Amino acid sequence: SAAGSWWSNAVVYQIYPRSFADSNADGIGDLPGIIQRLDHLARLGVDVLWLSPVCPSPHDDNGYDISDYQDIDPLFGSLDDFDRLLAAVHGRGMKLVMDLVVNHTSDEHPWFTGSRDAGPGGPKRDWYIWRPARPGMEPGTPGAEPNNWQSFFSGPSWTYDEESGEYYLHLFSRKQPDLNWENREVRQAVHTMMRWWLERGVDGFRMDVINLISKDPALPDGHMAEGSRYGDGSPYYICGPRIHEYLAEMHREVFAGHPRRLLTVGEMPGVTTEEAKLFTDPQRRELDMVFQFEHVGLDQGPGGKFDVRPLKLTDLKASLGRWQTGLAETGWNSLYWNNHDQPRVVSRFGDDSPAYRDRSAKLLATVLHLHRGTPYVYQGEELAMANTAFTTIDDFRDIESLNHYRDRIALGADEEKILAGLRHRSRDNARTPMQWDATEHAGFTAGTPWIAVNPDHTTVNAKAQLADPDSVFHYYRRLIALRHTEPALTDGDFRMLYPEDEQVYAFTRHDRGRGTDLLVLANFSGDDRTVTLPEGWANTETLIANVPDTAPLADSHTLQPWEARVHRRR
Ligand code: TEU
Ligand code: CA
Repeated sequence: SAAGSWWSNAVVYQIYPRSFADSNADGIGDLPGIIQRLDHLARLGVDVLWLSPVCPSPHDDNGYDISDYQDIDPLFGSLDDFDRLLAAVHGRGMKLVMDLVVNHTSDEHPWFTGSRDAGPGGPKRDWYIWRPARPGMEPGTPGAEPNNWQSFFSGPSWTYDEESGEYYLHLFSRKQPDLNWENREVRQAVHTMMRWWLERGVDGFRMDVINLISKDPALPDGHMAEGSRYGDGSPYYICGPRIHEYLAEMHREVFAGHPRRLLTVGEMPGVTTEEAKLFTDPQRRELDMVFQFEHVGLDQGPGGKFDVRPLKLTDLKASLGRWQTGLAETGWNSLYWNNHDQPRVVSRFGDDSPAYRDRSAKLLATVLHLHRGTPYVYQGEELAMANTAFTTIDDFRDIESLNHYRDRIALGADEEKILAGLRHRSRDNARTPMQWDATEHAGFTAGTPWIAVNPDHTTVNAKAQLADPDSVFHYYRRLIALRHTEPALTDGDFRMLYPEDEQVYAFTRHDRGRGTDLLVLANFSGDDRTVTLPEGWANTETLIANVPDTAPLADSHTLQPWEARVHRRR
């Protein structure tokens, strides 16, 4: 198995540069700002920094629409700034992983403008996915798109180019045309660019929607659910026919035999445990680990991510438990609650009221970090940053949210209902500025922030928490230290307890080699809950807990609301 690899006891910290630290008062975070705040990461004890995109971009999707893969967007700084950041990260013994966005480019990338302007048969035409209108339909009219696929960002997945009379495919926004990975030239250009970053000294890549790069060449229509205007193309692009071939080729061309210890993680919407085993089996030399999406899809209805439903704890346990079991012998899990696409977990799966925000944030961190896999901490998660109070649609910035709003309102949806869904699920919840201190704009910028700072920054901020030994920050620091010192976190077998219980999340980790056992108990509720422990856990050592120890652990224990505790026995 992958245990024993350097990253199997590493913790990764994700920075969304736009919202982390602004050094030049333009209201947008930048690389010099990150350099000024690296001590925060060093204090936390994280091993790897994953940097969301900083390459030149029109920022239609906040940098996930890249127009030049080998430079730095002036908004974030320069290549010199990047080299200084890399040196500072390495100087602190940490590694830096770039965000590789190669399922698509920006429509302002020269590859695309060349492909579009040269017209059919032009030199780079086949670098993207161009198709004529559906047979018998008037090009450019609704329904004439080559197939019925829905975009992730509302509307069709095809945009008509008047000049050439053809459509180009974009699974995301119309300014994010999909690259044609069937084309060897495209793959070679991507490999060359990746090697260029490795030679610059970066330590690996987080690969954006990398399991979408291989499409069914027939690009067939997807199933259209009752009443929807577009079809679901996902069976034809999620883990498509040549995906393993492409990743094995990428490994050979870019990573094989590299002298430095690298990290590759593939972001894979819709991936199953079976496929993830293939992607992360070290013998297959494809990827080290993947981000799966099952657990962040459990609290939504058939209407998609903005169709908000309550989470059932047994669903969460079944899902995460399945991923623990699925990758126990072969492959490796990534562990996350948060990233720049997910609402803040303390508001989503915890209780962000003043009474229980900190305690439930510590509980969520305990449960996640005690699983087997590599934990990812998203900026602000270590402070229990919560969802913000969006009032009107003008408070939002994210193209996914704005397109959803316009699309539904145009179809006559009730505005308050749409706004309610956005307040719960909008990616902007994760993108409010990092809360450094209680001053105006939370110390993020001396200018006007590109998106409003959460008003709770007066109490929820890094400065206050650094000074409070009982803070969420220090709890995360202790959890991360545990991963570096207690091998059972890395190697221990996972076993779920009380799987049918809707309130308590509990499991054990058994380190066969050293005979160490860990027990994790977590009360995912605002009510007391008495549990009878498995044999042999009375009077065992408390490794970490989010409430003070009152008495030694007995054969049964009454968990307080949102109490989490970890015990160890040798
Ligand atoms: O996300 C892909 C993706 O699946 C998300 O868009 C997710 O499906 C959606 O937000 C619903 O939760 C990656 C990046 O992380 C995201 O920021 C980009 O917008 C997207 O790809 C396109 O590059
Ligand atoms: Ca700035």
